[in-house]
Parts: sequence; structure tokens; C-alpha cells
Amino acid sequence: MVIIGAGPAGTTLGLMLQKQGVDCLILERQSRDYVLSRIRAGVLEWGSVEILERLGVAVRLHAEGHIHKGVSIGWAGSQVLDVDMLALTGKPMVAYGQTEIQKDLYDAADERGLPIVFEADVTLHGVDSDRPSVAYETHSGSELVHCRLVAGCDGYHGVSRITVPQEAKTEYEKSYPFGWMGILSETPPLPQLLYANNERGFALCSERNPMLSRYYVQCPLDDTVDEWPDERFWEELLARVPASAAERIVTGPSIEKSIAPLRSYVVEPMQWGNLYLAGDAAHIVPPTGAKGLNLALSDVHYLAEAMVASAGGDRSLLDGYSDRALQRVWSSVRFSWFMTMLLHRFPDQTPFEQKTQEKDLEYLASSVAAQTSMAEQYVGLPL
Ligand code: RFL
Ligand code: PHB
Repeated sequence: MVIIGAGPAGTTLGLMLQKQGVDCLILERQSRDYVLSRIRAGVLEWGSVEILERLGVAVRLHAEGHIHKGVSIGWAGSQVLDVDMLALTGKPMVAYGQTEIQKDLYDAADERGLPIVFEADVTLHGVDSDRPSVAYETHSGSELVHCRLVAGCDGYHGVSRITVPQEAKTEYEKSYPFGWMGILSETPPLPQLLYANNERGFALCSERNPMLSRYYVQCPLDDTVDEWPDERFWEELLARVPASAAERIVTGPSIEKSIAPLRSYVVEPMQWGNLYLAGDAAHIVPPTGAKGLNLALSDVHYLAEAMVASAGGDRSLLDGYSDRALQRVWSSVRFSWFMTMLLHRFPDQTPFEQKTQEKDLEYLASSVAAQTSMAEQYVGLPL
């Protein structure tokens, strides 16, 4: 097998296949240091924790990850709702940065001799035939690898999905008219994740570890990082969260700052010939539901099972991979869209839409059934 992309999806898939005795090679466009420097997700579903446990890469996650039993939602200035996901569903979430997961996955790959070629310029050939091949060029020359199956785990901007001809795929897309300006700061975080819907826009308080906080504020799509000096960021964040949270937030210099656009995207089917797409290569969700990384892990859970069965001669799981994965993908796409619509202020929001959004939040606060519905999707539907 050849796996394109050594992000969380590709590296996890490689380790899963290797564990089952299936040979594979991973090709990554960027350098190892570059991949490890990207600041992304922070919240893991319990199902994702179990996937990493089964793979034997969760020792540091358990030692350093922070179990969260719920999240808080602030709205209408001072209202705060604590959704106790653990009490409502029996499952907690774990805050553990994607960067740390990626480090653990690369360390396991090194120890177990899983080959990853970094800084590889990849092209795919004949993936719709029985003899796919992958050509790649690195600083040390060019190679051509023949294989049975190709896994496209190369994210939204990779080569895999664009190799699938337009007539063989259907794309579903929604973009949102804002982005998230995110910072990391070496300050103690709030004890619980806090999402805030405020008239100035959305804000999120999250964490990476007891001395590293991650904060986001909704910003216009065309804003640049230069327009957000630390003072402006903190002022805006503190104005958007309820006063009870603002007085507990410890501010400090940012050590990382970036802006991400929000979009929902799904390609169907997630396979073409002998090419199988997984993770962000096949779908993107806005980060509001904390689902992207979790979906990448559930896709490769299904894909590894299918690839292992096919190595033993049974192709039925491979043939059904896309249908199976898309069930979970669309649940998370819907939930992430719902959370995005509930918690952000839209530039063209009418007073009517504003009123219905407020009513949604009031209903959530007053109904255990509504909170249970949110909780069961936030902690993750079963695999
Ligand atoms: P990745 O991580 O993009 O990895 C793909 C890898 O493929 C490489 N690549 C190529 N390699 C070879 N040839 C090519 N032509 C290639 N083109 C690209 C890339 O360099 C890269 O290394 O996709 P993957 O593995 O599917 O993992 C997906 C997750 O990274 C992503 O969904 C999450 O980060 C999304 N996300 C969150 N997900 C969660 O589950 N919980 C969260 O709390 C959460 N918060 C977030 C997020 C994403 C964010 N941003 C920046 C979009 C918060 C933010 C702000
Ligand atoms: C994060 O910690 O980066 C994070 C947490 C929750 C989200 C999105 C991002 O919904």
C-alpha cells in the first residue's frame, strides 16, 4: 500500500496496517518539523482515544491529556450553561493537542520502522486500474512504486482528491462568512472549554496543557494576523466571554497566531478505483464541533479494517468503505454546521434570525433532552 500524507490520518493508517502485517510506505510533501509545528486540533472524542490506545500510542496522551467532562456555553452577555457531557452520555472528552498526537505517532513510526518519506513531491498514476503506481521526487532523486491500493490522506490541498475526475465525484460545500483568529499563550487556561456567542462575535477558550492556553475569536475573512496585535486580541476576547469567565482569564504574550477560514465540504464517494480518501482529503468541517481530527481517525479505522481484509482476499469491506465512512462523516458535518450556526454572529443576520438563535440557546439551557442530543454528538457517535 502507498499512503499519501503523513498527517494524523496517514500516519495512524500506516501504524494500523503495519500492526496487522500489511506493508506500506507513507509519502509526505512537507518536512517532519513543518508538520510538527502546525497548531491545529485540541479535543479528542473518547472513541479516538480508544483508537490511539489500541495502537499503543496513548501513553503520553493518558499522562498529559486533560479529561474534560463537559463544556460551557456563554450567551446573552452573562448567561452561562454548563453541559455535563459525562453525566449525560457516560463519556468524557480529552484535551490533547494534535501536535502532541503527531509527535507520538512519528515516535511510534520510528520505533517500529514504519517508512515515512518527507519532502516528497508525489504524482499518482493508474489509480483507477489494477496496477496503480506512485511516482515521487525528493532531494535524493526520483522513485516509482507499484502498489495494490493507494490511500489519499493528504488533506484538503493534496493531490489525491484532484486526481479523481470531475464526472466521478460529487462535491458538497458551504463556506461561512468569517474566520477564526487563534492564539496560543503560555498562561493557565480556564478549567473547562468555553464557547461564547456574543454580539461582537464568537469566542472560544480552550487549552493545550496546564500552562498553555488556546483562544479563538471570530473575525472577518479578509483580516490578517497583523491587524490583530495581542492587546486587540485580549480586549476582544474579554469583551466576548461572560464577565464571570473574563475575570478568570490570565492574559500574556501570544506565542503563535493564525487565522483559519471556516468551511464545510464533502466529496462523494470517498473512493475511486483503487484510491481511497480519508480525513481532510475527503471532507472539511468548521472547527466549532471539534470534529475534524476525530473524523480523520474514524475514517482510517474503517479503511485499515478494509485494507487488511482485502490483503486476505476479501474485498467486500473495501467496496463498502465510502458508504460506511460517509455515515459518520455526514453526522459530524451536520453537527459542526449546527454548532457553527448556533454560536456565531453572521454579518447579514436579520433580527428574525437573531431571535431564533437566542431561542435555540434558551431552549438548550432549559432542556436536558436538547443538552443530551448535543452531548451525544459532541462526545462522538459510536464507530
Ligand atoms: P492533515 O492534517 O491536513 O494532513 C495531511 C497531510 O498531507 C500532506 N500533504 C501531502 N503529502 C504528500 N503529497 C501531497 N501532494 C500532499 N499534500 C498535502 C500535508 O502536508 C499533511 O501533512 O489532514 P488529516 O491527516 O486528514 O487530519 C485532519 C486534521 O488535521 C484536521 O481535521 C483537524 O486539525 C481539524 N481541527 C480540529 N479537529 C478536531 O477533531 N478537534 C478540534 O478541536 C479541531 N480544531 C481543527 C481545529 C483545525 C483547525 N484549522 C487550522 C483548520 C482548529 C483549527 C483552527
Ligand atoms: C482547540 O482547542 O483548538 C479547539 C477546541 C474546540 C473546538 C475547536 C478547537 O471546537
